[in-house]
Amino acid sequence: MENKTKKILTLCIVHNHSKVLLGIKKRGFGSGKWNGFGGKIEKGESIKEAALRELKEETGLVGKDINNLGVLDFEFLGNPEILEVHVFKAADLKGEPKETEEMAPKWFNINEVPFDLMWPDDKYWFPLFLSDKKFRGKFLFEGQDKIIEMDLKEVKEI
Ligand code: 95L
Repeated sequence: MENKTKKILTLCIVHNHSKVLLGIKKRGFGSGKWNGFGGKIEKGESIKEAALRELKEETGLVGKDINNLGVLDFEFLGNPEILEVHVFKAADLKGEPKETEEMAPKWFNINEVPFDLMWPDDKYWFPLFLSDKKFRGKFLFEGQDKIIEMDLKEVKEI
């Protein structure tokens, strides 16, 4: 049996009424795509604490009541690692996000989310995310732009 290494990552998206905050990644993995905010867990942190820290580092916004809505596993052909991404919603967060070396933030109307310039899995789970449904999914990628297998379902508990 293969037993792939899991790497836990956070992804936090701010959802204020009819708008979501995304950041265009200026460098590194996923650059050129509109992303949520997140990253790795540090020693001694819970996953939620890591999500709040990354949100603050990448936008300057300080949240507290973030909600874990989804867990998504990503595999990339040829890479023996599973990325386990914990998706959080920060609702009704006030303040202007700042631009960093890594990300340039922008508010999008929920009718104008730029799916063609995002990771291709987003179009599947964003509708669940926007309506506060909980979800679990797995996606197998070939490169960063092509999904070759996927499984996504709404769940009662995350
Ligand atoms: N807003 N969505 C994201 O930021 C996002 C979506 N899908 C991904 C799939 C693999 C991956 F490595 C990262 C992402 C990701 N950041």
